[in-house]
Amino acid sequence: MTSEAERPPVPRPAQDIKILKKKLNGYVGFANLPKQWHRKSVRRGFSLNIMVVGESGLGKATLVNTLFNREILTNTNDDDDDDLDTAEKENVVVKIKSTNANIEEDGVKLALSVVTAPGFGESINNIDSWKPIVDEINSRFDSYLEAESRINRAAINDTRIHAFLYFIEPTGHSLRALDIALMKQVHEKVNLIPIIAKSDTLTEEEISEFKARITEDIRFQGIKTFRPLDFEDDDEETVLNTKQILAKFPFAVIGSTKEVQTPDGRSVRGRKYPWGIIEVDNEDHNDFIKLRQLLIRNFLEELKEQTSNTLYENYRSEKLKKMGIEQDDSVFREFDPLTRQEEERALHEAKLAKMEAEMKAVFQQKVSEKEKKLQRSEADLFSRHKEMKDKLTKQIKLLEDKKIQLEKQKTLPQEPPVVAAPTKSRKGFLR
Ligand SMILES: Nc1nc2c(ncn2[C@@H]2O[C@H](COP(=O)(O)OP(=O)(O)OP(=O)(O)O)[C@@H](O)[C@H]2O)c(=O)[nH]1
Ligand SMILES: [Mg+2]
Repeated sequence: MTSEAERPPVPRPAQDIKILKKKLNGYVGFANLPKQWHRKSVRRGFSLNIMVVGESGLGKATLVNTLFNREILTNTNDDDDDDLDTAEKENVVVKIKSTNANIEEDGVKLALSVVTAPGFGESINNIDSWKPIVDEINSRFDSYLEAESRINRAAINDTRIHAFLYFIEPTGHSLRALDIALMKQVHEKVNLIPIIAKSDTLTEEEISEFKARITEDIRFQGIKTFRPLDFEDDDEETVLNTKQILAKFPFAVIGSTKEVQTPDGRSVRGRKYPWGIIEVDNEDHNDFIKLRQLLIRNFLEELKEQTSNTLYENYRSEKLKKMGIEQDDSVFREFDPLTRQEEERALHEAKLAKMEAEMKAVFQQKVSEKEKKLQRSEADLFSRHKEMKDKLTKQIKLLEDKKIQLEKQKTLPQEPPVVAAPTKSRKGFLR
């Protein structure tokens, strides 16, 4: 408006102001934000951390390689005679192994991390087989928590497990105690996706019965599995797609990176049997496509969001509670910046308290070290003092002895006359 003063004072119609108002209501460009976001994510690339657990030989490596269409994990061979004898089997240690791969498809990058737990389920005594797995999940949460409470949290490396594929042996019966124990231990910490491995070893009928029994077991045990959230404004197609994916739960899959020839002359990824061919990428043959849609095409971001917003948040608030910091759960944190701020403050304070405690401990340690040192030198001084004192005492004694001797010598020559005199006098006296 100030510039108007410089203009010639021509009376202007009042409508001008209205035009300005109209401009304010014009197109601003918010609609472009998703595109910007999209470009940014494409440039930055995506990332996904999956954990793949199940007994040895269930085709875990093969399935991961099939999912990403390249060799990420090396697979063991059926012919390999790596059977352990009974003694060795009693105490197989479950290890945690992490394999990272940067893959790219049509210019879109994906930083993939696959975590496996070799040795799981191999011991005769399987009771604690889940423990190293749970420890790994927790420690990844802890690293994130620590990074988050740092002042500079610009680039937190998210190593949290976003999806957990659990391989169920295709027995056709029901879940085993080990399956239930593992799933119960992890279901509140990860997006659990149970799958029936090597489903080509079961008939179609066996699969549907097995699926029903597993679903029932999981429900009965109160085990939570991954479910995409329903959003009110989801379009019909998305709703239908999600429904179709969930209908295949628990996904009966096969894996193979090898190409085979179908009788009608196509070259497909699949497994060849005397009675025919099972195709990986054929929805009539197995649920591989649905699993891949869930994991990568449709719900990769949602897996990460649920990990962050629900699973990790629960872990974090539990942890803070244990540390003695209560928070108000009645408020939905996500939409309440105040609570969030409060929480962060609490977290920061806890961190400070921890640092203070650590510093105190270090200080205490330093003090006690110094004290010990002083005590040592005190003892040293004391013994040296004693030594010197002893030496001096000896010297004094020596000197005194010498003195006595000298005195004796001094008196000796005078003695004869002294002695002689009385002798003489005594003599004289006696005389
Ligand atoms: N029938 C059948 N065999 C499979 C399938 N997937 C893998 N295999 C075979 O099973 C064997 C083990 O496969 P891997 O992928 O190495 O299994 P793994 O679970 O990684 O095994 P470990 O690393 O020992 O735990 C290999 O001989 C595979 O060819 C499948 O879907 N169906
Ligand atoms: Mg393997």
